[in-house]
Amino acid sequence: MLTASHWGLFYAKTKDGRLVAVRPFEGDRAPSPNLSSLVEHPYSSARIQTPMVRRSYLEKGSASRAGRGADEYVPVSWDKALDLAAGELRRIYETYGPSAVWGRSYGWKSTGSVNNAIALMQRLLSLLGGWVETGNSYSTAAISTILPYAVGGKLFKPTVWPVIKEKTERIVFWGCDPLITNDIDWATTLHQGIAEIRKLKDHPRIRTIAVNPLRPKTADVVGSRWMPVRAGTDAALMLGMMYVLITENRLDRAFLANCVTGWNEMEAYILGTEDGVKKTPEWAEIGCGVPAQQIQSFARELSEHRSMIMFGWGPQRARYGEQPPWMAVALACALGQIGLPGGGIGVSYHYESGGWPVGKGPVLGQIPARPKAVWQSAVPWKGSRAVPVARMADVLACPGKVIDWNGSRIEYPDIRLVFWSGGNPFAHHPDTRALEAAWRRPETVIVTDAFWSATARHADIVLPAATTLERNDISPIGTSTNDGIVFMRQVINPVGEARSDYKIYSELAKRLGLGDAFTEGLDEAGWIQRLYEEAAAAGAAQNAELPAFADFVKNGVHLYAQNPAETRFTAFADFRADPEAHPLRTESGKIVIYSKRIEALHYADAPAHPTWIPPFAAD
Ligand SMILES: Nc1nc2c(c(=O)[nH]1)N[C@H]1C(S)=C(S)[C@@H](COP(=O)(O)OP(=O)(O)OC[C@H]3O[C@@H](n4cnc5c(=O)[nH]c(N)nc54)[C@H](O)[C@@H]3O)O[C@H]1N2
Ligand SMILES: Nc1nc2c(c(=O)[nH]1)N[C@H]1C(S)=C(S)[C@@H](COP(=O)(O)OP(=O)(O)OC[C@H]3O[C@@H](n4cnc5c(=O)[nH]c(N)nc54)[C@H](O)[C@@H]3O)O[C@H]1N2
Ligand SMILES: [Mo]
Repeated sequence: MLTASHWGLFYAKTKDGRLVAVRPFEGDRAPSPNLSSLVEHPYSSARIQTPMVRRSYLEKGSASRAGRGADEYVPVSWDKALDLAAGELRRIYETYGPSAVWGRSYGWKSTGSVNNAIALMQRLLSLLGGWVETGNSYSTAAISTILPYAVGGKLFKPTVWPVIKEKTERIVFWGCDPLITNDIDWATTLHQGIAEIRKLKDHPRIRTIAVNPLRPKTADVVGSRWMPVRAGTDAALMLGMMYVLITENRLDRAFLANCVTGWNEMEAYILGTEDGVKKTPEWAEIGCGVPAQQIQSFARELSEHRSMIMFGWGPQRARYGEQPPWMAVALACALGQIGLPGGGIGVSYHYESGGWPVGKGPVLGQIPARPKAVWQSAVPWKGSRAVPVARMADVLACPGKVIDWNGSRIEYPDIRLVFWSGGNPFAHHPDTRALEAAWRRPETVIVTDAFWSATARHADIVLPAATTLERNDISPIGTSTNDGIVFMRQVINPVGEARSDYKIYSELAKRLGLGDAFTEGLDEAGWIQRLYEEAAAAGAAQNAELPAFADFVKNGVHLYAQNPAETRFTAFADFRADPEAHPLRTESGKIVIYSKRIEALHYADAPAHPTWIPPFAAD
């Protein structure tokens, strides 16, 4: 039976109703070593077998919240657990309104567009009137905030691998380890990115360099030169490189004049006329630990060859995380190859096979998470509508607090109910102790998960979810690459009393009088077919016919053809050729290295041009 996971498509073999073996899909270009673990996954001793309620919550309700994380759990029937959860949802929405509900439910859930645990939970909360929305992510908070100022978009589409293979001479794996991180996809994957990167090992022309405090696996496999840099100091290294490019007259002045605004201010900063400090390679060495001579020869090497900086997200997941990616854009401007085939910078080669040409076909949708509200709250909204996601613990702890957020001032709402499905904040949120303290403030915490995650162990009501192997579903293949659609066939019966998220949320909706609004009269099979038919209609309109639904289900998978135009894509090529005709969506229409918009914010920790700020300078 063919199905799919974050680690790729695979065939599952069962014996006497038990999963006994998995085999990767033949179209997978670099099957994941992690696939084989899926045989043990559903039978883990950490499975939640039945609905559970924290003992003192059962006795004293929210007055017992100090016991979260310490109390034992009592098994209860599904009816009892769902009645409790529905009752709390009703009470919180009626007493405090939707601004008291934390419904972001950040997390990677499992593959599947109907049983998307987060979408289903939010679908129910939307019908109840909404919840506090969030901005940013744990993945790319700093880079996705700064790039719109710098290049007018977030994680812009990179130059494709066929162009790289033809033109590029140097690839820098800067703060990334793509052979590791391309292993998974938000939906599922054919692993083209890993296959392309592995092939670099034997490429006759392309040499690779890894800039990383740790020696990445990619460097070992591909044979990259490793340039260790102190963590958090990439900006200093890049400044030293730009000093070399400027003083050795290696800049493409015409490109800088046509395509960049703010370069003069940047150059003044690098040469020391702004702050009296020349950002020489010797100066950079003190900050970043790379010997000055290496900084010099690295800058020369990149400028003398067609060079692509493949920038990862490790360097930006830190304090002052805006600076390394913005500095990398500045460095790419100084190298002058942005918009040339195989040159410049890309920020998603390490993720979801970024750089693989996008397939020709419709994008399969998911069950809608934001239907129109049915309940209208009489309680006025308190605080801001949205907050930065990584402030979650702070929001729980400090209702009413006012903070600055990328040009706006926001006020934290007063959260009374936390509902989480398909995520594990006790693993993913920074400063777990602060989270644990804040987590005791809301009146009720409900979690659905298949496993006793750390978060499930800090919940009041725990609802056991089925894994992907225990229900039918459908999924797009390749979130960034749009390679096709796969039918995810149920392989085994749910373990214990687990139920699919779709069943869990349909039942909760029914108890709140929202059953029909939630299901729209469809069961899981009905939604799978609806999503497919919607994609088929979109496909017909763009000259990419899908097979009939019955044929698709029988076959299990439908892969899209390549789109020839996509195989020649070079990022920023149009812009470089004619910046007036193809302006970027930035304040100047060009690449912004000195931002008047950022200057106008007057943030002490966000200067108007990329700047070296030593780690923990503020402490
Ligand atoms: N220290 C540190 N922290 C980090 C990061 C880091 O690099 N270092 N990285 C950050 C990043 S980029 C991210 S994206 C986050 C990731 O953080 P998360 O996405 O929260 O991490 P996961 O472990 O994938 O959590 C998914 C949860 O969903 C559950 N689940 C799976 N399938 C289903 C299902 O069908 N139904 C239900 N109800 N539950 C299901 C799983 O059992 C698991 O508990 O972590 C962030 N935090
Ligand atoms: N196998 C696997 N793949 C994944 C995930 C997973 O959990 N497992 N998670 C997925 C998700 S949700 C995301 S957001 C992406 C994350 O993708 P990334 O953020 O790119 O991955 P990380 O491993 O956090 O960091 C990449 C590299 O940055 C390096 N690094 C850290 N600090 C610095 C620094 O200051 N300077 C430099 N130069 N390098 C530094 C690290 O050593 C690491 O090798 O990965 C995705 N892919
Ligand atoms: Mo992430």
